[in-house]
Amino acid sequence: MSDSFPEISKIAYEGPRTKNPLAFRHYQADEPVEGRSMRDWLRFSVAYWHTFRGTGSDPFGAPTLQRPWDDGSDSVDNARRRVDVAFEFMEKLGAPYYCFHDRDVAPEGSTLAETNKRLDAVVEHLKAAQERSGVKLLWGTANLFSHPRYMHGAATSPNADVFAYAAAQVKKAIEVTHELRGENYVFWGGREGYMNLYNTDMKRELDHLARFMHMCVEHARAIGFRGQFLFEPKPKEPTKHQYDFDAAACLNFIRQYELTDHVKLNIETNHATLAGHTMMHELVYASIQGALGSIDANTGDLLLGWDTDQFPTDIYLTTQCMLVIMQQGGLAPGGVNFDAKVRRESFEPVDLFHAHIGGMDAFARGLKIAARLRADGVLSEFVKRRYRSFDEGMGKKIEAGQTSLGDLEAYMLDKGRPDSVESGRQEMLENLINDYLC
Ligand code: XUL
Ligand code: CO
Repeated sequence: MSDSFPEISKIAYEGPRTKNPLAFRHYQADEPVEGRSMRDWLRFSVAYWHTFRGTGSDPFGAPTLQRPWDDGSDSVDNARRRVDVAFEFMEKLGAPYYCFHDRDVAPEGSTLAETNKRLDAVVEHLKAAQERSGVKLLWGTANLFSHPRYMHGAATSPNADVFAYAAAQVKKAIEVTHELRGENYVFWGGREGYMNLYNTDMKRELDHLARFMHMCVEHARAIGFRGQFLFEPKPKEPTKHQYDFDAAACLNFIRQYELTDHVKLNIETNHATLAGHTMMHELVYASIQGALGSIDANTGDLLLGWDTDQFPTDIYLTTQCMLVIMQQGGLAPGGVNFDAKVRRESFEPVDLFHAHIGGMDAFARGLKIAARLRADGVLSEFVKRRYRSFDEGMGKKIEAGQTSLGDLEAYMLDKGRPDSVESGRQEMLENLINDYLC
């Protein structure tokens, strides 16, 4: 057991009036919303890479984050110590889940065999910590982008040996996720994309990526892993163009390569905005196709053009997320994973608590606001009414596929002109959302 946050006890719900910065104002795990607890709606998860491996370094400056428990070495002992600190943190925070990349939790060795051995040693420790604390693994994944071997990509590398190494690495990562009873497995492209089309065979790279994913699905079935596979869209960074550009590109890929039955999407806010979309757009697009599996909750800085991975505090954003998530009945087995990092200027360990508490409270508020909007039916009734001309008469026939262009021409020749169109009332609805936010 670790005692790395001696001044912090379990974070409690104290309600909106508290002045205690280390308390929840809105997140009360057992509070029911639409008949389900907040814990079950939100399924919060802590991202191991940012929270326990982030250093605060950036392209211009050295690490800033104080992590007194971490000796900075690549030893297995150091990795185990981090696990203890991570579970102390998650227990005190009351986060039910965490997520990791294989390389976040255990150091790489000089050969694949040695690397796997080190991973096994840390996984054993993770398993014991999970059992002791009740904190569970939301998803596992593999880091196929940090090591120089992956400079041209992993499953889309032009080098077959690199493809094979990545396949071996992911085989192990899926096995470890299964051993830790992970509920999902995520593919994020890393460097699956290109920097320049002069040297790229795009068709071959996409075929290889699909072959890779099919092998993963086959292996998962073979070992009895029944978790959900998730593909995480991101348009660019580190490559100029990532093949998993946005929800639409990912879904086209999944369909084209017949992976629809096995793979859903993990949608991240900062990736949505980098693609020129809102988070709500990406969520709705995935959800209406039955493919919204999980979310990476964060936010970008709209004045900066990269993935700043900030903690989400914007109540409009979380309300919009929860409207879509509640509409589809929740995310399980997915969840709300804070793929977010404290700023390098927020360098003390306590800042990790402030950041997660703020994100959890923002989502709890979004959940409650969305529930009130749903209970009053204000948006759904407006939208239903807006399309009512398709509920009867010619509109109903169009939707049922019972009309041809000729039928519609005859209908309009007879009628002369369409019924008058109505206002979209955008500003009225925006005002109405503000009424619910207070
Ligand atoms: C990178 C990113 C990843 C994935 C997991 O932008 O979001 O951390 O979530 O590989
Ligand atoms: Co992410």
